Amino acid sequence: MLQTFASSISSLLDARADGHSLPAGLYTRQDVFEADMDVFFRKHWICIGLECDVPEPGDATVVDIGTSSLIILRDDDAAIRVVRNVCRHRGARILDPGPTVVSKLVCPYHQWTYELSGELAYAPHMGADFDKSCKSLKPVAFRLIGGLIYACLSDDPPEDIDFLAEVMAGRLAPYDIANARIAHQADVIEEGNWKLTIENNRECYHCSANHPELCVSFIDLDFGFDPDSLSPEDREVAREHEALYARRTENWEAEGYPSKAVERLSDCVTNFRTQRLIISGAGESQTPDATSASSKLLGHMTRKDTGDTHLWGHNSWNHFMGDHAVIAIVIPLSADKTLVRTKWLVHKDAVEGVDYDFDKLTSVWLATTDQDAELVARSHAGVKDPAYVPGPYSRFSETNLDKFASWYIDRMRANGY
Ligand code: 3BY
Ligand code: FES
Ligand code: FE
Repeated sequence: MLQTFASSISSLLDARADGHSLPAGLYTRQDVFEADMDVFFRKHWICIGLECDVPEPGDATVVDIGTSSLIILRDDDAAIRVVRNVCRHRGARILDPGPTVVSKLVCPYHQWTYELSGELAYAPHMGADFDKSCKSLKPVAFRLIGGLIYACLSDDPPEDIDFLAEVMAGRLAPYDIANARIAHQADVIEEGNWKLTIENNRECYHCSANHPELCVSFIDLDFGFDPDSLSPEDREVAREHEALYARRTENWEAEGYPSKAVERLSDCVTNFRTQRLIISGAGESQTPDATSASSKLLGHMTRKDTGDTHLWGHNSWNHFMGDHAVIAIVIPLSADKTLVRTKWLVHKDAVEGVDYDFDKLTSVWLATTDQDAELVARSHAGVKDPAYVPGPYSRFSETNLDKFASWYIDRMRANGY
């Protein structure tokens, strides 16, 4: 059904008040969803997967982003390629979504056959004068950053991805994510707009009431309180917490583990934030008791006590710990449905039941992801209600949401909305 809207997207952007959540239409409207897909999922760099999604030559996996479909594959020379999943004959999809193993890419429709390089090798009945050389599968711009694959569907990808690559290369090198193994993957479809998914991830205001499992190991970044409202005892705890952050960060930095926060959350094209976070309690890992789930540490890691290197992008969040990493990729499916794809990574030689316990590895983020899906659905349902008016973000625990919302508005404007 064709939907028409009385107000323009531009007037919705104008209506956003600083320090407040977005006007409802920016979360709910179909025209805004299409604009979001164009601006944030075609013109910006997005995280689409991992090098270790395709560990061997011939491994391929298909990731759909809106109406676009991408094939991530490892070619015969063991190099990663990302190509469009659109046959150069009459456009049919070549592979179905998800992982597979191929020796060539054969379109099921009329069997045009492509090398793993994307070159067209065989096109039956097209005549002797047919020039195959200009019918390769279309390549997609991509960057490999610490084992993560970022892609940009535009012909003119933003150049400031270089800064993200520069910051993260050293921070992620010891984890050797490119050679890790995916121990588990879980796809959850949240019944809410992708911006509510990201907002929900950017704060821990909701954590203590909703994430009992995560709270064993996770400490809020923004501390989450108004210092003036604290009792003297709580203020003391808060001070200790801040001092612990400062001490650990200083020690890690001195030991050669980059830890200080680097953020590009506003006045930038490519939005990201990274910091080495401290882990509560036993201090090792995001598990039910905060001790490592895997006795084989990731990559070249030799210590369990190097905290949690977190990395946020506008469609992902990641936690890299000594023994495992958790990677979450966000792909909008419609204005009110968002896929959250979570992957748990361990050392490639770690054996389930010997080096790690599957439940210990996955239970915290499986629970957290379900709890967050419930919160995002609850949030989207309320935002759709005519009674919704944008509400104030906490100055103490939701500053990152304000930065995200402001970046969103700026990027929409920069793209002509
Ligand atoms: O994934 C994150 O970045 C965390 C987990 C809980 C809230 N958020 C700040
Ligand atoms: Fe692919 Fe015809 S559409 S071979
Ligand atoms: Fe949460």
